[in-house]
Amino acid sequence: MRSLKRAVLSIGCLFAFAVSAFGQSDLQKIMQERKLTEQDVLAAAKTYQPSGRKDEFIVFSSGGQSGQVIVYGVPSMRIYKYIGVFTPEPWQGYGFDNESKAVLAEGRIHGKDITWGDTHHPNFTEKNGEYVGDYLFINDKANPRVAVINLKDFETTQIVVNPIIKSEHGGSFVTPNTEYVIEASQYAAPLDDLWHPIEEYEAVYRGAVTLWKFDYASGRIDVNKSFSLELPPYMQDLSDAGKGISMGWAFTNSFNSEMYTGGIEKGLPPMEAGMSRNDTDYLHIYNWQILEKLAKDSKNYKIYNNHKVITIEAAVKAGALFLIPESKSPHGVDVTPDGRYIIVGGKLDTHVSVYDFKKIKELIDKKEFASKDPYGIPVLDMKKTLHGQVELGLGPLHSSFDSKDGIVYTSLYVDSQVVRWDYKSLKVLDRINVHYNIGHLDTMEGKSAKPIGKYAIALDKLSIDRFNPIGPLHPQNHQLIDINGAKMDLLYDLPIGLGEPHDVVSIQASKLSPAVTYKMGTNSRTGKQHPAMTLAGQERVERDGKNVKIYMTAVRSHLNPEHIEVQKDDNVTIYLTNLERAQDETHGFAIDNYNVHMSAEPGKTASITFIADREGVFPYYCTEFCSALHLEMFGYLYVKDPNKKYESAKKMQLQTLSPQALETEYQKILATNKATDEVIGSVVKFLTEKGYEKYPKIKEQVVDALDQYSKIKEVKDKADAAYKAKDLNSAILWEYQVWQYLVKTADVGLRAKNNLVRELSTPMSPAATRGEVAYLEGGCNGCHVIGQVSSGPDITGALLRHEKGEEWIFSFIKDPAKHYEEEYVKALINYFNLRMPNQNMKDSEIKDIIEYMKWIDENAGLN
Ligand code: RUQ
Ligand code: CUA
Repeated sequence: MRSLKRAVLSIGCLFAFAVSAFGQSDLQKIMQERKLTEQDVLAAAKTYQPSGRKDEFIVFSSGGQSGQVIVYGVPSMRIYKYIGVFTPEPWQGYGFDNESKAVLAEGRIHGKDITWGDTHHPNFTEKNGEYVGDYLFINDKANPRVAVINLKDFETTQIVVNPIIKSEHGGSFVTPNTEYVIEASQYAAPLDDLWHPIEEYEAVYRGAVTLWKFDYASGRIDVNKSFSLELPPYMQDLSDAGKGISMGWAFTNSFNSEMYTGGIEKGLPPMEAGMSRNDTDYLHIYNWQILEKLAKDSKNYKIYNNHKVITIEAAVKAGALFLIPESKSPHGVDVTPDGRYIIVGGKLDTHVSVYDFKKIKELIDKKEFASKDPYGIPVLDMKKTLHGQVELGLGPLHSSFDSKDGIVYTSLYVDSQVVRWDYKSLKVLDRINVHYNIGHLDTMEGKSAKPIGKYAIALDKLSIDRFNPIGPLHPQNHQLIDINGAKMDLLYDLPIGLGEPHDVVSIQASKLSPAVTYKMGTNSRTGKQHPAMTLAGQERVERDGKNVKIYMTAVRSHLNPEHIEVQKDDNVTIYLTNLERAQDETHGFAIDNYNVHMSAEPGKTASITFIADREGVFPYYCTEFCSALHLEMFGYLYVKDPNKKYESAKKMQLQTLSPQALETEYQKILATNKATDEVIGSVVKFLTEKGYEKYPKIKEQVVDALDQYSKIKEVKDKADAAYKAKDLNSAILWEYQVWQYLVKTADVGLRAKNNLVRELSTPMSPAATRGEVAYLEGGCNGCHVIGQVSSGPDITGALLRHEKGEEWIFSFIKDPAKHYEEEYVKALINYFNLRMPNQNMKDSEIKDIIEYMKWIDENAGLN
């Protein structure tokens, strides 16, 4: 009961402390010592999560060159997980077990393993432009690929390789009902995958945008229903999908309308000079709903690498592709939540441009075009499509939206600022410095049709002086900004020590519903039952020539089998099923020296295949600290050379126990088991009487406890049989196994009991909460244990033991000596051989303690 009270000390109480007598000096002393301003303490209070408190938002960040995805919480900025996506991740067994190897193998390019990625833009599945929270997509800029992550278990389940482009950037953006995942190329290259000289750049080099069809029913991208649109070699960049009034359209910008190809080694001006020569580049506007229809008729597309690529010509003819000039070398393109405006960051300009889709659509409908580009694509007049331009500062890149209408936040790369402005009235409202060189930024659900706002995260490219130096490669800095008030307020710096994260997306934690365990025997990468699922009692070794299959189970705290013998050069597959039903009881599996590792979360079946090419004895063990006997969770792999003759070593004569000694040990363990079983009995009685079944979380624990308990009978029978057969040694060992199960049952049962007590306790009033603090800080717990007589009497019921109990207790705490001569107190002093000392409590503290004692009495039945 004791620990739950701590949890009540919430942020609110931090300030209650600041004004209470003993708290004030402490907080102020700490502020002084640590040189914290009031502003700092406020920022801490806005982000600090007391132990056990959960975050309101979950953020998914690209992991850059690590090829992974980073998961953290807001406002705490605590990192929760790194999800293996394009690269192996040993902890999760990703890229080690056969099931995940199959996923990574999908990401091979022309049969070549790609062991890194450059993840840039994560995005959620959407319904009506709002985040769903069941899948996440992420792109690989370096090796054009898109991955699907299932948010039921936060595991990568699919990787698709782009069949035609060599490099990308504008992925993975999602259409409003997740019809398609958009992936736009970056550096133009020939689509036919052949050599073409750079002189043929304009003629043969191309960009493209791929529309990956997402099949919701299977949770997978359907490669056969996906197609691409050929684009001029303008170096396409970021993209976004239209919604609302711009539903059906998508937008991709570009930065090389010059089609400059550089040649520094030939004495030509470098790429950067030639590519920023024109005053404008092109925003590409295309209609995927029309393109989808074009992809059904073979006269509209060419086939490259078994993939349909709609020609520029066909798209133009169908009115599905247009261009609008945009300020030179733009970067981000972001569609407003209602779909009406498209905001483009200038990068080399101080302006952002706000395009009005209504105006764009009118021009398209009237077929009013300013010109055509060299590829025959209609170009709209920039001025006629603009709602306006706003000067924000140097290097505007990306934008993310607020819940308040018209409010948007834009990152300024060069100025290292976040600017809050109004894209309707085109007014700048506020700006805040970040450290340093911000790329993307995200407000909560800020890229969806229903942004929440609340916090912004600045993804700073440089962290220079922000953190303790850790060598020349600095971490990146994700800064949390409070955007609720009239002025933005910087709250927290999170150093990210993995890859270069480019972009994040955020979602309300309540929208996610990840599973805590798998259905027994699940292949987590397919979501289906694993054909090699192994239940208790089905453990076995199957041999077919050189192929050996081991069906293994793991449950606290043993692997079954514990000895595996194979011949040298056998092809060994181990199928491991984690039989646990309890959450967070993961078992890992490693074979020393064999580069073998897997992770099996409760219910998962995973497998690993290797050639046993080295003779010897190799321990294998569980790699997760799963229980007190985790170290005992191991076994031996014996690899024997069939061509060798082995001489057996001489047996050593060890001393053995006498029959009497064995009998004594046997009786001792019997008694221990009996006592432990009684504890379990009382816990079960308590749980049952108090109706644990009404609390699903507790019920889960009780089921887990009983699951452990149910295993006892079988083992006990073996113990009894051994005893009967006078095999005392075996009987003792089996009784120890009984004890193992009893301990595990008791362990989980007591946890369930504690949780139930917590559930059943009445909430503590603020006064009682303060009273508990006074009680603890006054050292009362030195003599009094609640619910027990110890070196002092149990204070439970003390209020009821006296007439006018409250008055009496008040007076007694205030001045105990005054009562020493009372008969009752005399008896107590005699009994405990101690006198209640004067703790110099203040009146207010005593009153609070009495409130606390009332709370104890209210919950007395729960002990
Ligand atoms: S990004 S350089 Cu500004 Cu999204 Cu990838
Ligand atoms: Cu299972 Cu450690």
